[in-house]
Amino acid sequence: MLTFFSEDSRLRQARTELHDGALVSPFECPERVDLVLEQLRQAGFEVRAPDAYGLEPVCAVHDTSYVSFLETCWQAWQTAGHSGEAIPNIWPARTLRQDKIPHSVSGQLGYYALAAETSICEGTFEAAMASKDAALGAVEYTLATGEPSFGLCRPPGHHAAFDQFGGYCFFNNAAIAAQHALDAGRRRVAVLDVDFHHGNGTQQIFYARNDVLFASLHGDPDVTFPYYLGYADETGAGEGQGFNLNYPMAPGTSVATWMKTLEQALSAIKTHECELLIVSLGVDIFEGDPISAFTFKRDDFIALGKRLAEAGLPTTFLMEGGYAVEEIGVNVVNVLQGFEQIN
Ligand code: OKP
Ligand code: ZN
Repeated sequence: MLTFFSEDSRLRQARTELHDGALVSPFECPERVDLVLEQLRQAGFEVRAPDAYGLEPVCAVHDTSYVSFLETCWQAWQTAGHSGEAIPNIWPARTLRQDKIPHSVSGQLGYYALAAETSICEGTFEAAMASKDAALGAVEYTLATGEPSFGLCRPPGHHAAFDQFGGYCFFNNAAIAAQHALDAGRRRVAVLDVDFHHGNGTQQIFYARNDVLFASLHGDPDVTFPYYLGYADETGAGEGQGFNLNYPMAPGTSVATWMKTLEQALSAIKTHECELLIVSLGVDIFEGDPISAFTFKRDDFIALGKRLAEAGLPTTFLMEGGYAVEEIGVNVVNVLQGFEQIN
């Protein structure tokens, strides 16, 4: 299977993540891609650099003011004289005004952020651009050939909403790729999100639409990030009613239960006649993941890949989470190899 990856993904080298009340070295680090690349090469997968697609496909799903904010934030933060990385610490919370976008970068950070763990630093915008280019290269290849592909996206994307970053995500790579497929003539696209965390950004972007079916299996938001979205009663709005499917599961859920739940999501993808499958591939469902609580073992990822292949759709995998740094390469390659055993 062909992989798309841009070296510029490494340009984000954040030093700080707000975790457990302390600034720690971020879980979402550039070493993650080294481990995946190493396993891809060992397995004989070809890795290709994507074209640069510019901002047009980004602005097809994101707010242009939000995109400009991300482009200029680091410079503005430095010009304002701050010494650390840019981290939001004030929000337009329920009791404050929602209709003002402050001029100050400190005010804007809260407006455009949905969480505080993710700092903005030098190279963040450039890495986000590289990440969505990998997604676009991969989906374009699948659209052109019908063959499966893998976008090694870093930073990840599924928490990024129309005009908000957070959860290590800036541009929603899966949403950008899905919209690109629609713009290329596909009538309906499925985004299946298997990351441990709910893909709140992808849900929000397509919530009122029926041309993208979003299905997500994830840790119950009642007890895990992102807490404020991802419940089973969020089924879509207006024309999009019935096109958003959430399958929250308790921490510690067995792989057997998870795989059974996957059957429900795949059956919906089948009945809704999707022409392309985009998999938001988070391997943080691994039992050893440091910030997640599902129980996948190495070999379970092979079974997952096989089952996804049986859906019989043109498929693009896009990297989301996965932080057990030793294992993420093996787990990703196991999904891709499991998929290829069928195709
Ligand atoms: C991104 B992706 C650990 C707490 C979790 C953010 C989780 C983001 C996950 N510091 N905070 O979905 O893998
Ligand atoms: Zn995750």
